[in-house]
Amino acid sequence: MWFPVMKLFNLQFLWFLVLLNGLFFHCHSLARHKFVVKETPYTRLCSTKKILTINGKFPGPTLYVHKGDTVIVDVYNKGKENITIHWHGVKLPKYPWADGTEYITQCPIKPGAKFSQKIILSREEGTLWWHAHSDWSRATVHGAIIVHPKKGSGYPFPKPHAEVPIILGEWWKKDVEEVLNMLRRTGGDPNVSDALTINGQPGDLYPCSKSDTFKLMVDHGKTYLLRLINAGMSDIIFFAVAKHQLTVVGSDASYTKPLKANYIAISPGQTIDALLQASQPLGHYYMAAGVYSSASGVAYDNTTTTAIIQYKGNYSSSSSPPLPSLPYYNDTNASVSFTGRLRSLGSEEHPVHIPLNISTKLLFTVSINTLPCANNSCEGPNGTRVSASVNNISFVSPSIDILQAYYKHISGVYGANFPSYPPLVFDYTAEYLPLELELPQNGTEVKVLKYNSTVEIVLQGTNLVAGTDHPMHLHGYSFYVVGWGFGNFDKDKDPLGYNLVDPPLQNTIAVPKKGWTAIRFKATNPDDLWLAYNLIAEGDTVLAVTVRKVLREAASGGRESQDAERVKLKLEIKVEAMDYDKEGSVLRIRGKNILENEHVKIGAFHTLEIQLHRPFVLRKIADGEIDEQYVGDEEVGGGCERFGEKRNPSPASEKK
Ligand SMILES: [Cu+2]
Repeated sequence: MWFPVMKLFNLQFLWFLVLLNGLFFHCHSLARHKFVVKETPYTRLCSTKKILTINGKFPGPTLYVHKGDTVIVDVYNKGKENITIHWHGVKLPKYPWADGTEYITQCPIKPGAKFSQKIILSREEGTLWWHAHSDWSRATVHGAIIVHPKKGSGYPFPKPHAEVPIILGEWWKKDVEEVLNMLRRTGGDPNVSDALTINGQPGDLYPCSKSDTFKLMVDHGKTYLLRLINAGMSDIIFFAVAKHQLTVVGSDASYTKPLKANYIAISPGQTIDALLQASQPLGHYYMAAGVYSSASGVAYDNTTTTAIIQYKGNYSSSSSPPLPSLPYYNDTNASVSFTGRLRSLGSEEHPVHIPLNISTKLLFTVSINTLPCANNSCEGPNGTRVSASVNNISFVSPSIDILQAYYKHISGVYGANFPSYPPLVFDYTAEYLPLELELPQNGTEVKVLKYNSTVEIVLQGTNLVAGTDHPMHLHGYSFYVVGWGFGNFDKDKDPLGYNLVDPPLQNTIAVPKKGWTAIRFKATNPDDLWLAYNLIAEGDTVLAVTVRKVLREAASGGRESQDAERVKLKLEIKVEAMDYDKEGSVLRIRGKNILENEHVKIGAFHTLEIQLHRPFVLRKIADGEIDEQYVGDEEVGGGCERFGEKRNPSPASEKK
């Protein structure tokens, strides 16, 4: 028995850009949240164990934001292990530093350390989620992100009476890290979960659960927006509500054309917004969820989690509420036919922008693989260790994060040779494939894309080891799912069937078993520090906003005293010279202020510093000495403390 160990979250890229203009620093007042990672005892299925939580909550706290907001989350790691927190589906335009993907954009936050993460919402609107991105900690460390429309604008559907996060998860009686450790030791099949959960509760069909089953109280005649999140570890989940049809209106924080559905299929990592009309006779009704498991011979959690829709009012509720009927556990058709019916809304306010002329075409095979074990001692097929790969490369986590290596020019951390096409062409979806094809290469390779390139990736599932669905997720982008099909992708025929009118815009997609999925996006999400590094030239003008202490005189009791007042002021520095410090991690810009203002003279000479390898701190230095601190945005940082390196104490604070 074996299992697609790493089928989830395989896509990791490093973006490359060419140019952009303008360098702006804004000052905002930002909403700030505190996330304390800590162990908390929880009882499920008649036994108690300590789980990792945020602020003691499972599922964790919901972040409520509006489209376009920026918020800061201060993450304190009071747990025993390294951790990162990832904002799944948040694009973080030009700001990958807070993405929270371990060893991709940051080193993990060590126990006892803190990392302030700035979360920049841009075009997302709907439901997203956050989760831990280290080992299996996301099993319990996760929560919803609800992105409301901008203040003053509304939904593209009648405003629901209430909105309810429905988080689908999994519960193990064992410690989840123990499950992972065992998996690593044996190289085989992880213990399947003991229960599925809805909002942290297994529900009535499990022992010791009934009194805590999640209940949604509804008023007859009203409409409710269910914000579904699949926070499970690896499986697509079927979800339905007894006697109630759902109307899907969004997925992955993008609106869809209303889609009536008797059940929903939701990939791990995906979100679906669905309207539920409370239009049935007063009573209790079950909502229920169970996994879709497509790989034959692979163990799966075959239990069913439930929650209750309970109508308010006076009535006598009969014995047991009705259960909805869910598709059969291996009903591939039920899974793909639901997903295949999703369409972008494509309204005036929510238009579609599908790249039509593709500059970069990529074909990635997605496979389950096997690695040899000494004496065939592992528990994968024939004593091997189960692995996974994209274009036959099994990702090896580097020792420091790729983003830092990129900015600090540290070689040997990753290679830029991720293949654009499968290294070996074979009949990917054939029923029987030679064993030697199962062996992947291990590597840490990135595919570098040009800024503004229009990219199509065909994700081709293979039938190696076990044909199964492959959930794939992209960071920093949503993509249009322009096509999918069974069998091998045909580059001449299949594109003729693409939907280039209203394909859904998603950040997560499950490549169907023995099939392919084509996605498109425009590579427009570079990093502003790279911009600073490459863009500014002598003669340019840099706009900076600073807070400056200004002395003012005040009369008090006849005596003169001096008071400091903090004023915000804008400078425009005409760049005369630039250099980098010897590590290449700080860019110094020198020049004269050219903007008339009350506190700084025109022509006053300034030095600005930009930290190139971490969330940026911009400082002004006068005559070689730090005078006061410039803050680009809110100062954020921390988190990455490899090589025994501590955060550089800011020279400005040293002086205080
Ligand atoms: Cu993500």
